[in-house]
Amino acid sequence: MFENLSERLEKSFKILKGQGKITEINVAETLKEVRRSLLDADVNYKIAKEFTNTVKEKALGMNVLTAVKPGQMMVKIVHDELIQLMGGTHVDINIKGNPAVILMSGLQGSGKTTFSGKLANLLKTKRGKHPLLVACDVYRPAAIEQLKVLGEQIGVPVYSEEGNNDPVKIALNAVKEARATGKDVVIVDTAGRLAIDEQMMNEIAAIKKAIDPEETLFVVDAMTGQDAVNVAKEFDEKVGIDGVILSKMD
Ligand SMILES: Nc1nc2c(ncn2[C@@H]2O[C@H](COP(=O)(O)OP(=O)(O)OP(=O)(O)O)[C@@H](O)[C@H]2O)c(=O)[nH]1
Ligand SMILES: [Mg+2]
Repeated sequence: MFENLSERLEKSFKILKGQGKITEINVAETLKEVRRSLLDADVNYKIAKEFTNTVKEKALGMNVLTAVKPGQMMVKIVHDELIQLMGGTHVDINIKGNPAVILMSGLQGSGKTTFSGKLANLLKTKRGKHPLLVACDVYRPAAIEQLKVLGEQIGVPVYSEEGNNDPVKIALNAVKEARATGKDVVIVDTAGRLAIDEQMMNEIAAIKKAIDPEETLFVVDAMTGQDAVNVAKEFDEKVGIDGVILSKMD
């Protein structure tokens, strides 16, 4: 997806780079091409429009037309704006609690369980942490098994209570277990639903209230496209999320 976008952006600048003298028309054409590339990459129309407007203003403000290397200057302006658009600042995951509790949320099949495993592995191997994975999906017996298999692969223990169908209690017990056994990060994997429904929202909200996590992460399939924003908003309103994970970027 992103390779495609960068290729398209690259092409947009050909218009400028090939010109001996840059005119306002060349700049406008380039920006039109940039906007088209963003739209084709499923960027929201309003965002794409605002983006090219900002770039245009900056370009004119910096007198791009009379610059020595206008093509390069435009590339830099677009590059800087893209960074700004993606979020200019870097915020690390909060794993400061003792134990730090991380709650996963998201629709069915979005990648919660897989990401729980990836995160546990990352924290274990790169941060020297001792994570505990928690199976709070009580609806699908195979879900517990899936997490156990993942845990085994990465050498991270998995807390589960077969037969207990109260995810709030399981989560609370897991945090107790983590404290008792010296685990410093608790990653709580929860059940997903096909679409947003009240029961799921209430359940995840109840788990959140009980364990008061450091981070509530919302996992969404990157291929969902723009609807992901609506679902994320809904989760944020009902549950309150601290971060969004885009899964399946490969
Ligand atoms: N290629 C690819 N596949 C992924 C990725 N993350 C998850 N998957 C696949 O997507 C499917 C669903 O992933 P899960 O992690 O089970 O999703 P989930 O949100 O836990 O699903 P439920 O528990 O049913 O709600 C599985 O077949 C995963 O192998 C990813 O980053 N890349
Ligand atoms: Mg799952």
